[in-house]
Amino acid sequence: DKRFNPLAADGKWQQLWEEQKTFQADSSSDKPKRYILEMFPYPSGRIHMGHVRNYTMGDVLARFERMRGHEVLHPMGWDAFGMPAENAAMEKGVHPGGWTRQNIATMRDQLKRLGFAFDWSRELATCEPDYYGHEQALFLDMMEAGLVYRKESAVNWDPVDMTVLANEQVIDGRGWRSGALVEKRNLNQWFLKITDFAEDLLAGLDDLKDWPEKVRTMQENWIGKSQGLTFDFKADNGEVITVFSTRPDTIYGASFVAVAADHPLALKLAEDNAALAEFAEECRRTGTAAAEIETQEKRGFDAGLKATHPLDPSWELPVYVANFVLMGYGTGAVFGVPAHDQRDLDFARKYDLPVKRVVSDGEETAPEFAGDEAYSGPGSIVNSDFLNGLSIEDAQKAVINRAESEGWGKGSTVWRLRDWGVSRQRYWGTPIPIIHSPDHGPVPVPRDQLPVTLPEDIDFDTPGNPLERHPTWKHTTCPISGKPALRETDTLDTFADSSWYFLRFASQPDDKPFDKEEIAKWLPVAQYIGGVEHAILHLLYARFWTRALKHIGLLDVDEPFASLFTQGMVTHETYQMGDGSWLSPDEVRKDGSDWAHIESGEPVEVGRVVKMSKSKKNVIDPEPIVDQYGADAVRWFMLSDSPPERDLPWSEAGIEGSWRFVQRVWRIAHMADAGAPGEAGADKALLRVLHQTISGVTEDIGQLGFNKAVAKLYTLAAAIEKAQPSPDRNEAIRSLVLMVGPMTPHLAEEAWALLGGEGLIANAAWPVANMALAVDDEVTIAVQVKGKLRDTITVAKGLPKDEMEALALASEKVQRSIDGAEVRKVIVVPDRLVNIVV
Ligand code: ANZ
Repeated sequence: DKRFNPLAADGKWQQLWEEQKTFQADSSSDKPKRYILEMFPYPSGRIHMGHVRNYTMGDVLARFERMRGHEVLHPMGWDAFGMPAENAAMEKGVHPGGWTRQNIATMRDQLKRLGFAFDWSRELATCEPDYYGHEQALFLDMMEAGLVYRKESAVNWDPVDMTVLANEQVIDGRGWRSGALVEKRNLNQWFLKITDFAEDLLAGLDDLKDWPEKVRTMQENWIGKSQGLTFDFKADNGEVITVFSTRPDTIYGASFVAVAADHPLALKLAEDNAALAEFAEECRRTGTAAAEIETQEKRGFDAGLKATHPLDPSWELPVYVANFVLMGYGTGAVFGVPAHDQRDLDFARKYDLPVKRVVSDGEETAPEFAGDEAYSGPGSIVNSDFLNGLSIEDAQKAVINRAESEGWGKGSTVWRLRDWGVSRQRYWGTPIPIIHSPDHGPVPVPRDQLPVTLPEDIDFDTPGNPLERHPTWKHTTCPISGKPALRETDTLDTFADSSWYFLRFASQPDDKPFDKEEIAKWLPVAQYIGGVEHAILHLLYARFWTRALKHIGLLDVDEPFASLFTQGMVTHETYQMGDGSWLSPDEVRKDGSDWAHIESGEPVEVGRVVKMSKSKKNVIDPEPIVDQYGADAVRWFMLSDSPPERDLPWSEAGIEGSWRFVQRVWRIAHMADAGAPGEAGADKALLRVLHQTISGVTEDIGQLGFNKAVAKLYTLAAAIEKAQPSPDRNEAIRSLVLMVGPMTPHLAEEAWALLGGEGLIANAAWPVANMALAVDDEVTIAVQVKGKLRDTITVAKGLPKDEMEALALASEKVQRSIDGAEVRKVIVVPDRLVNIVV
């Protein structure tokens, strides 16, 4: 049959791969090992195009590496705990577990239908006790190693939903779901000591050369190492205000001291100053996210104190409580240098404070500083006593030295990174394995009592944590005294689940989280692929867990992901009605050059091409597309139209083009002819294209340049179609089929069988380029007349100038263009062009 029928082929090969356990990774194999991993999905309901693109890329790489002789580990599982399951429980009255497992079943099926070469024998779901029980053990290991602690800390509390909210869930001071005014509450929370590894997490970034630069920069900024001076101001009420500055060189430009609203000094003063208390309360209500601080109007409250400048006892600075100073960073207090810091300048202009230039770019040196734009650029120090003339750097050293020798300050390092608060007052997460004993405080659950499993019989009828109000679950006994005690009802942040899943994929013993020796065989992950939205938290937490587990002695891996690739998004245009409501692509049709709503006939505004999202309804469900075109056309489309790091606009024309290519390869496979005439090696031109393609595609796939590989395969297909039947053409066909193997595996298996290939193409060897046959010994040169292109001719490489000229003049098109005029000059660029001037 000359038409490839994916409906018949896809399932057949998928079943065969499964029966033959083709993609099961064998850790005892002596082949070199490669661990290819894509970020595992949250089981939200159905596979979306973003998943399809991500997993197609990983799959091509995994299949390619197999064919190149590697033992490949390419696993899949489910990041299965989290809020959406609880939301579904509250909205639809379904059990979070049932909802999640149902989604997993649907999505597993959808992934299988795309023919991904996953080792399904290693599938895991983080919501099952045989996963999270081991996570509890790791939590206790970390606790024994001193990496876990419990501390009272201020959290965002939603009084209606009765839950803690992350900073991102607080919008304009209100809970994102309930809309209730969020309160600050002090709650006991569990923390993991990620800050113990701050220096190492930062230093490790230098070795991650195969990570995108932007991701490394984001991690670096998140860790946020700042070096400077911590020093004391003495206030006239006897208090000492300790400030941290990265710019001690500007100390003579100081014009005020400011403390955070929650600074102990502010709290103390507020006790008998109602107006200050009111101001501080306002500061607390408005957001505390860095971005909000940046955009907020800078406001302060004069604390009525004076602070003495450490370098001049006669110099007094006013002290403010200010909304742009954060309690959680540095010392929670700063000195303001308006001329050289924008926030300070905004503040100084508002409260009419002095603005003194102390850094000069060489042009202006006077102390008077005009304008509303602070100068934070390079320069040397001016108007600053003993620092005058020094560079910024030297002045910083000089001030730090002086502070240390006089005893009022110390060079210091401050980190932006905070310890990781992992407590969540939620049901659908890993129970924190702690028992609160009346006599012994919080004690670990004994190992032989792990896993601490979630109760099944819970209700979501009222807000709050179902574990907390479950009638029996939390009641237990103290492992030490045997007296009645209460279980911890907080569960772990789901980022904990995804911080070690890649280890469990590599090794899954029953009695422990993983086996050190097995891990050593696979880790680090050779290629990790996922969305850039995980550039900071997930990747940082996974790097932290790896370090923590190594520190404990459970692992011997430094970095979990040797190479990282962040893929672009799948996008689609958006459609909007006059009233602003969104329409999905199947609710609209093209009406001439305009668009209309199918149901009402009303005109539709076509909007920007943006990431597919439910909120804008510009979503194309992959499943019906797979039904219609088969897995291979969908996979091919995902690889072909855009570079993998860029956005991929979904298009009907694109998927149809992919479908046509699948059919074209199938037709080409039928062109193979065992009885083809001629000697092998005779069709030099075809062999040149073939070996150039093999070499190029091999390199491209290795660098995830899938779209480039696709373009080269199109060229090879065209060359085969033009070639005469020959043994060389048969070889080219066979190689083409091998090379589309990782991309369109069902088609490739079918074509491989047709060609009489041995075994499965999934197990076949990748073709090897013969570079001697790949070199170009001909070049195409441009022939111009008076600078206008008139013809192109193919000549032997390195042809002498006079021969190039003769060939150019012999061209019929050129002669027609010259039309008898006198040739005045001929310019020849070897291997490139001939320009004839008449
Ligand atoms: C004086 C100064 C002069 C500063 C100048 C900057 C520029 P990074 O680099 O982010 O670490 N700062 C310190 N603690 C703060 C807090 N809790 N809340 C708000 N701002 C704080 O920033 C360090 C700088 O941010 C410090 O250096 C301090 O202002 C401010 F021309 O001190 B600087």
